[in-house]
Amino acid sequence: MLENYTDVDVFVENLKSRFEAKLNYTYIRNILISINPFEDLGTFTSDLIDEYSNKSLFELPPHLYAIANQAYYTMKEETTDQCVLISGESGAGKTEASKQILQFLVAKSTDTGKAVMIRDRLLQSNPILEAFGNAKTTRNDNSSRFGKYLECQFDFLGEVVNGRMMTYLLEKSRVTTQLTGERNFHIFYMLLLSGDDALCRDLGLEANKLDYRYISQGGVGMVEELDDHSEFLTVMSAFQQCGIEEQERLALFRACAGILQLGEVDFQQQGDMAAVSNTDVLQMVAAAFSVDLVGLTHALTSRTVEARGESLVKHLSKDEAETTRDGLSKSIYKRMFAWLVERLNASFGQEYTEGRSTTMGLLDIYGFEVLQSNGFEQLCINYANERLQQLFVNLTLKAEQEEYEREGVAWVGVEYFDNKIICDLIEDAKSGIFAALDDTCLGPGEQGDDVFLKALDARFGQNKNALYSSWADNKKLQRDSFVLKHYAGDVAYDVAGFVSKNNDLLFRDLVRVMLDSKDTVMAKWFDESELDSKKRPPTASTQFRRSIKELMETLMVKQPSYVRCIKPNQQKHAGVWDQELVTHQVKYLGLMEVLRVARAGYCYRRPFEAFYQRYKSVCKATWPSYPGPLSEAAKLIADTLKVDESEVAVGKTKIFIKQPKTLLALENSLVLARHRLATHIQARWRGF
Ligand code: AOV
Ligand code: MG
Repeated sequence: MLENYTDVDVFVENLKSRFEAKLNYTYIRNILISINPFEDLGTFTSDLIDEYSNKSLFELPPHLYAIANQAYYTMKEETTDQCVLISGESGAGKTEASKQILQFLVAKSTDTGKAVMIRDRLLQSNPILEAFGNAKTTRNDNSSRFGKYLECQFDFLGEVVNGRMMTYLLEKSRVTTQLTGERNFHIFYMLLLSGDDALCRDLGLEANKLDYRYISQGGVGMVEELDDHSEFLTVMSAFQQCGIEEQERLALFRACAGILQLGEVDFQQQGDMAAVSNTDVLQMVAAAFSVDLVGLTHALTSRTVEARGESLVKHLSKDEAETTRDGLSKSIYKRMFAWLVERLNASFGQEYTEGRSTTMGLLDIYGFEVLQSNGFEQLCINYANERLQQLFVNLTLKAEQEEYEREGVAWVGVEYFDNKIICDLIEDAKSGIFAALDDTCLGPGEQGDDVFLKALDARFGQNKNALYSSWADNKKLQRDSFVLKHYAGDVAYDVAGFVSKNNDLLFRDLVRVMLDSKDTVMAKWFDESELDSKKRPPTASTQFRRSIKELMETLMVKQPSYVRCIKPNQQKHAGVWDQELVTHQVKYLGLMEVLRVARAGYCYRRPFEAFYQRYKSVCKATWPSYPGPLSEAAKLIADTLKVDESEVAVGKTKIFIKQPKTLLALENSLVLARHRLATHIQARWRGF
């Protein structure tokens, strides 16, 4: 272990000295490590995009553009689908990285015709989605509160022809509650600080008022780092570019305004039922949503329940009415976001057709997070990160080592932590944590969060699962919580709210009211089928688990490139290096294992046939054809380089080359050989 320990230190020292020299990118093999500089290092310019285009990966200093370039050209040359997987914890720079990769990709398209429109819309969809889906958290002033997978489609010329986004579980609880120091989604502040007083007035909002209940719970409104006013203008122009029409924009703003007003609605207890105490405010809500005030009042204070074929009206208490009010706000916001994503997808082009061309996927999800208090959302976010880590482990460490074995290349195994066990603990369809939560939600009667925790304790407590513990096992832990050992560290989850968040039901009376909205855009966010009391939509965790599974299947069949983002300090300051924090990330991101596999392994591998076809001209014995087995031909080609024996390995079906510099030497020989051949042909041609 001592040896491993020093390894990490040396590696982190290396990253540190690069960071101090303002070199925030480093490769381990073809994996890019990106350290968030928290300052503009001038690394993103169109000149650099040009410079990195058409170069092989190791020709220029490490850069995001080099990774993007490699993926793009492999996609084009080999007609293979690619994906770039960006990971790292909250605030490490994933979203910025994904935006720069997109910039690079769309710069590859010509400046004419349809490609321009698609390119602009792909780029402009970012500020729109960030306005509605990002928020200031304690970890990141512009934290993505949803996961995003963007797939760009290219034709055979490498022109971008279409795009499609998938988003994952928006953290909608933020619409009604924020932790200290955090904000609601940016759009609310943008609207209020838009400077467009007429718009605010029309929406029934008081411009510049930042103490609406729903947006002031974190105690922060305007923040220095965020210019809500100018961002609003950016979003408005992005709406225009993406073809979002006036009526659609208004629906979005009305929904936001209605939500802000809904947060101001108060209830009082009158006998056994709740009554709205400020009807004038609710009237504004009804106006914003274009719904009937009486219907809305009823739906917020009572609920129709079906019992033995009969409909009964049940009055809600003050607390229940408040929960219902917040539920409506969250539900509208979630649906609005989902609609917006689909609307933007539609703006990119015609129906998305699979298989007709090549695709490049960019994955930017919310990073692993450990907060003071972690709830259902954090479990989902951290689970998504576990799955991404699992994909990385499988495709880099596991697959690579298995390949050496399969190919019969001499290999001393490198040990690594396989986080499959924690993925299983969370997602196992029968006995996982999500399954236990579903059992609680779907069981008879209305069961609480305590029932869920008891079920977990029974399944995993008392050392039945080493990755799980709770107060029942260890009295030092908080009551009403459970602790999971994630790949990136221990996280204590507070069970409060798990059951209702997983149920994620909006009372049918409210669905009815919203379906009748005169705002035709808003009414589309709801569906008649939701009124059917016999149908129960899948729980939130089931939906999430399924969508992540689908995502992993999509990614598995693509050729991946990796960007591992690291956060150098928690204060978001430029030039500050927290050795312990970086070391922790280097360890859990599995970088040391990758380094060990990379050191002992080979940077390049190709089936004999492909290798031979590319390089046969560099060797007299193999040009123009070789009569013997291709493995022999491959070996002869490699021998022309006169490198050390250990540099090249000949497996059963593939040839392996250890260092990039050997590969570069081979590429140089190829250039020379092609030149020789061209001169030769020219000379012969002149001779005729
Ligand atoms: P994240 O996506 O990884 O966190 P971001 O990409 O939003 O993190 O980065 C956080 C902030 O760091 C950005 O808003 C920038 O201010 C700064 N930053 C990131 N990358 C760079 C860079 N290359 N150069 C300069 N500044 C940078 V989260 O979405 O929270 O998981 O949910
Ligand atoms: Mg992000």
